[in-house]
Amino acid sequence: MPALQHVGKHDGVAAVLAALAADGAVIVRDFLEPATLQHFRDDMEAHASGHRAGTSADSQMVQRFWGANTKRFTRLAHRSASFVEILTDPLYLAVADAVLLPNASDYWMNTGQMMIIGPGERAQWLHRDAENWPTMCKPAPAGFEVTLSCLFAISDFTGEVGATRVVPGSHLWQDYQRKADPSEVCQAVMPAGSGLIYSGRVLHSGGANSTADQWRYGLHLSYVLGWLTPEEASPLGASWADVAHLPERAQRLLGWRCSAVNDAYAARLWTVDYEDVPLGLGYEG
Ligand SMILES: O=C(O)CCC(=O)C(=O)O
Ligand SMILES: [Fe+2]
Repeated sequence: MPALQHVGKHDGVAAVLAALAADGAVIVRDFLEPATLQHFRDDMEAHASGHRAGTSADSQMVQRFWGANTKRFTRLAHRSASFVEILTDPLYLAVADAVLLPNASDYWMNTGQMMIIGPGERAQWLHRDAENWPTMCKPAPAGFEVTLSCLFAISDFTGEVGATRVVPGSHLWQDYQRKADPSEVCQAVMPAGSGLIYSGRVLHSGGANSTADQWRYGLHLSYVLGWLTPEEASPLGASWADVAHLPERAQRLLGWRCSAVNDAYAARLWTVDYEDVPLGLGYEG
């Protein structure tokens, strides 16, 4: 049975990047500050209690991927003040800089999505998150990293409650059609406050929840190259009033500012009147 490496938050960026390069995924212990974890969890539990499981999408594939007894929702910058502390975590951003900036002048949030797996849920099929942009999901040397994800454990991730399944090393396979053997799959068992950082090219999935009464609170937070369309329409889900007080970096990650400039080409993506978003919309003079 393969296993994932665990690093402490204070082991730093190089230790995270080394494990990520080798296995395609790494568990960071004590990733979230205890107060941030508590506040964020309180906000998510309050919202989840009124949120139904499953999706109204017609596609059976979407229904199966989503999970019949799994609650998913986004708009997290609108729903929790603590979310921005996680979004702008210096360690996570340093890892994302190293992984994504070789391939773009900027990246932005792909989605901040609660994945709350309920009792009786089946395991998802193994997949690569880069399949969101199918022509981009290729083995090296043609392929490169377009997205980086982290699954933060907001409650304890145990085997029974549906800890994320991972196939370590599958980002390095030369054949992305190959199916994983069950002996190649492990689970990201970790206490609340930890995070599983994983490549967009590593096989993984939500695990089965075999408990009778426990819900697995996971926060999936991912970044994607600035020239690709994110999964979540962030600036439509969080208004200027929600984000006006935030640091500029957070606003940019949330699509409330244009991308960092590529000076080689004077290229700035995601503008309004060809100006930065708040200026173009008249929110800033
Ligand atoms: O919930 C999880 O542990 C992972 C879910 C996942 O990989 C996804 O929905 O893309
Ligand atoms: Fe995934």
